[in-house]
Order: sequence, then C-alpha cells, then structure tokens
Amino acid sequence: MKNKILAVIATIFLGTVVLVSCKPKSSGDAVSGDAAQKAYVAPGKYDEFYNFVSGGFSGQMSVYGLPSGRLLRVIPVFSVDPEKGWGYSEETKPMLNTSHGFVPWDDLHHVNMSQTNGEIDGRWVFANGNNTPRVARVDLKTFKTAEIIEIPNSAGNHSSPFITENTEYVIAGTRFSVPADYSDGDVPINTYKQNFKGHISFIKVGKEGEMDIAFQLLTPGVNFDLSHAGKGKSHGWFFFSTYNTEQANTLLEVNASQKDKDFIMAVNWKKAEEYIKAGKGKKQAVRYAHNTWDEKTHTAKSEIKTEVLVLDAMALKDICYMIPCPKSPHGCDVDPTGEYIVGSGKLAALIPVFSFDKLQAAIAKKQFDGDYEGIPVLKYESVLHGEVKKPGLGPLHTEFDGKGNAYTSFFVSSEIVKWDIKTLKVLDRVPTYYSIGHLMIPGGDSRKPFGKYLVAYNKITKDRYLPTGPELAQSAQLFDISGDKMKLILDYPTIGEPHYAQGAPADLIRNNGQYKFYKLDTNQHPYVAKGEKENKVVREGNKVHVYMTSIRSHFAPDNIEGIKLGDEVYFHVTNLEQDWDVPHGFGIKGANNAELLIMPGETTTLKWVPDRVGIFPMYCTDFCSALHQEMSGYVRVSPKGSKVPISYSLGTNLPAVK
Ligand code: K7E
Ligand code: CUA
Repeated sequence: MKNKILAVIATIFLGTVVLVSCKPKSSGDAVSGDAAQKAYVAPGKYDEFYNFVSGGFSGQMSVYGLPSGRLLRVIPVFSVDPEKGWGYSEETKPMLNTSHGFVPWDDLHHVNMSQTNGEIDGRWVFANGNNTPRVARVDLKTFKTAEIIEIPNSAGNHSSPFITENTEYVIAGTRFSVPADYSDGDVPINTYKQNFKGHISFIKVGKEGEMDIAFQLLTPGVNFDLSHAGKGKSHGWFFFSTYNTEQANTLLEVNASQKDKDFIMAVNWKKAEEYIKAGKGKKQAVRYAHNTWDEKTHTAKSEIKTEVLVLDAMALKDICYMIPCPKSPHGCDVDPTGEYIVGSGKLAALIPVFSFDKLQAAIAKKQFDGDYEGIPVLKYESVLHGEVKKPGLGPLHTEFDGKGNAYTSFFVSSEIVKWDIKTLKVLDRVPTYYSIGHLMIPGGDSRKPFGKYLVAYNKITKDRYLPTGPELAQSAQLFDISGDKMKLILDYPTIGEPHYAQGAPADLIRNNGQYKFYKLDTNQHPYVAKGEKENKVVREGNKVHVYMTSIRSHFAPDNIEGIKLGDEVYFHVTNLEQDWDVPHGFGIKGANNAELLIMPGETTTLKWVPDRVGIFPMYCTDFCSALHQEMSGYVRVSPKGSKVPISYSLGTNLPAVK
C-alpha cells in the first residue's frame, strides 16, 4: 500500500505540492499535559477496550488493550508462529492448506468483527489474506483462527472481509481482475479488456460461524479496493470502491489514474439472492480449500471444494450500479445511520459523500449516464449529498463517532480531519506521525460507535522510537476524541504493518464465554491420553506414535527406547492440567519444525524424524512450576535394523537392553 500510494501521489501532486511541507515536524507540543493520565491503566487493572489490529505482511493479527496500548496477544492467522507451534504442529498444518498447497504466509489487511443488528457482538473477527485469496475467522472464545476459506476466481483479496449487519455474509472482492479460474487463462496480457473479469464472493456465515461461499458476482474487470455494507435503511446493499476502471494492464500508476472519476459500485445483494433463488446462478468448476478447526479433536481439517455458483451482474441489470467517484477511490465507508456513503479518492482534493435515499430515487428515476460494461452508471449529482471541500491531501479511510462526526485519514498531508457528516464542514484536524493509513474508533464502522478513542495506524515511523537498524516498528497513535478537539495521548509500536483494525468494549469479549482451558473429558483427539494409565508407544511400520502426557512437573513416559533411524516419531502430548494458564511446552533436540505449546486439556502433536543415533533429551519449554527444569526426559535412537524393542517408562529404570 505505502509504496503504491506514494508513487501515485508523487506522480500527481509533485508539481504542485511540496510534500515535505506537509509532514509535521514534531509532536512534542501536540501532546497535552494530562495525556499520560488518560492512557494510564494501573498495574493489575483491565483496559477498557480490546483492539484487534491487522499485521499486514506479517499475516498475523495482534490484540491490544486500549487506552494503555499494551500488547496482549499475537494471533497467527495466515502465518506460522513458533510461539504457539501454529502451522508446525500436525494438528494446525491443514489450516494453512490452499489449492496451491501449504501457504504459511500472507498479507493480512483488514479485520472486521461480527455484528448483530449492526452492533459489534464479540463473537468473531474476520480477516483477509490478500495474496493467496483467503478469508479467516478468529473465534473470540479462544482467540484462535477457527476457519479459513480460500476464494476462487480472485487474485489479491483486498476488498475483504466486510460484513453485513447481522453477519449474514462476509464479502471478498478481488483486487486484481483476472480471467476466471473456470475459463482459459492462457491469454495475452494485453487482452485485459476482453478477458479479465472481477468476482465478488458472498460468503454465508452460519450460526457457529461456519463459512461457505453462497455465490459470486461476475463483474467488469476493474480493481476492487475496499467496501462496506449498508446498515439500517441501507441494509441489503454493499458499496465497493473501484479503481483502474481504465482497465490498464501496464504502468498502472499512470495509466490507472487517467480518468477523472472511477466508481463506487453499489450492490443490491438482496436482489442477487432473489436471482440465486430463481436459479439464475451458474455452477462453475473451480478448486479452493476450506479449512476448519475442530475444538473437540483440537485438529484442523482441509477440504478441497470444486464448485461455485456465479451470477452475471453485467447481464442482470438491476443488481449493481456504478456511482462515479473522483480519482481512484480507496476507502468506502458508511455512516452509522446507513444514509451516507463516503468515498475517499486517494488522488482527490475533496471527499464526496453520497446519499442512500438519493441513490434509491436516482435508480427509480433511471438517472443514468449510460452504462459501464452493462452496469448502469448513475449521474454523479443525482446521488451526491455533497463534497467536503479542501479537507486535506490523499484521503484514505473514514470512521464515525456516532455523534454526527466523521474522521478521515489523509496519507499525503499526514493528518486526521474531523468533519460534520450533514454540513460537510471541517471541524478539527491533527497531525499524525507519520503518513497515516487506516484509522479506527471502537465500533466506528457499526451502527453503534463507542466514540471515546481514535487510533491512527501509521506507515512511517522514522524518529518516533529508538532506532533499530534499517527496519523500524510501524506505529499506532491514540487520540482522545471525547471533546471537540482531538487530543494525542499515546504512541505505541505495532506488529507488522497495521492496516484496518477494530475495537470493542472489553466486557463484551471478556464475558462472551471465553475458554479458560479445554475439558479433558471432552477431548476427542484420536491420540489423546487422558491420564498416565493411557500412556503408550506404538510402532506402526516406520511410524511411532507416542501417547504422552504432561503435568507439573513431568512427562509420561519420560524414557523411550527402540526408536530407529528412518522412523517418523509422533509425540502426541496431552496436557493433563485442568486450570487456567498452565500450559506446558515440548521440545526435542534436532526437531526441525519448532516446539509445541499445549494448553490445559489439549492434545498437540510434534512430528520428529531423528537424523542420527544417540540420546535425545526432550523438555518442557514453558516455565510451569518450581520444578520446571526437571520436566524432561530422554529418547534413545538406534541404528536402522537395530533389535532394540520399543520400551517406555516413567519412574523406573528399565533393565538395560543391549
Ligand atoms: Cu488503506 Cu490495504 Cu485497507 Cu492499508 S489498505 S492503509
Ligand atoms: Cu511444564 Cu515447564
């Protein structure tokens, strides 16, 4: 994002604007005297809000407390994580499976929390994998990734995941239009206009959160950038910002910035549902992975699906409408009432605000300016509520406080501008350090914003923290927005590049029935050992399964012999503890796929292929008790063809076997 935007903006503005003059010099004076007190959360006290922040190219999501800015957890989503063995343990590997095979990294830009009646409900957070198109669901009872679905017919899943007000759908709009997976993709690149098409996926969300692609809309070949669902009166609609409506296939920084206006595509998804019901969708052959985590077996399963239902939005004229929007719109945000739709043209010097009522009237009166590949183009003025004049340079994203105010981030002029949604008057502006991308108010894209804090997520950190070589932490800045003027109260570094974020009152999530541990008696892992009577070591050909348990402060068994070179050893470790916050770890020398961290009541498997003969210590990697250092054991590895039988023990010295 930052390079792309910088390049484009530099191209457009360089002649007229001196970029450096826009950059604020220092925030020393900008911080008010009582800032420290406002961000202070006393030791042992909880924060007021949870804050879920995308990790960008780290593929992770991080969880902070607000207003303290304390990092509480990093959740691996489209990434492996040695802290938790995520993506390394046998149980978690299938979560990262795709139709391209195992893809343990991605670029996570947007997080979106589940809603009920347009309000954040604290059940799940969804996230997008941009590069190898995927949508993930994180369960807030466990703060773990519970499901990942791959998106076919897409490339660059940027316009995602955004949800409808009762979490009916999570949508995923393709950033790159490309030839569909079900068509012949072996075409010259310069046939973009004929062969490249867009697909927008409507992913149905079930009662338990389970995802399934209900249908896809086939659209003209443009780039979908961002989106938001309608709410309240506009529930039933979705709004997508688009760029490269020029359909250029080279040097996009120039060629995709030709037109004075691109589009916001308004989608009547209730209408699309009607067409699907009437059988207008076409089944197309595709391949995509659907990965689900089973909390009973503590194991993920990956399934490849082979079919998707596609509805041609260009042939069916009354699903989609194009709203002209100045200069490559990026953010597309809907105010809490559902009436106002804000398009942020990243190369525009104004912010257009559209009216949902006017949109309905214009469609009824057919106030069209022709069509764009079969999709009616509405007259700009017929849909426009008004423009915020001279707000700043490079508007990107807008959030709302629920009191009639909007807050827009400006990348180029590096500031946040507060404006009145009805009168479109600019009310306040504050500098950000530096070059803000997204911004977030807890609940700020829902019907019920909490409106007390605003966080800026910045692209450039430069001199804000102690230097750490060429690579610097990216950063967030917390503002108090309870008064008329925005007040900077805290800076804190983030994990990876923060894009979108969400926030929710702490109690909503704290009291959502979160797990403190997994119940051992409901553990249905096929290799569980529910007590030390169930420990065993079983050889099946060259595979050896160790049914192991851990409890303060020993493993059982802790002496294992009879392993031979050429064996694959599977340590299935069940943590027998039944109390909050007593994980055990497991590591064995030479293992080249990390270590394990096992929660109470959980079973987790490490695959180990010894590469030499000898004695291999194993030990607990998490300081669990006063005798944690004693929590260890030995595995004997013998040469291939050795006659040493499988044996295992705990607390007894077995008679030596030659
Ligand atoms: Cu503006 Cu990818 Cu949401 Cu980043 S995007 S800033
Ligand atoms: Cu178990 Cu340390």
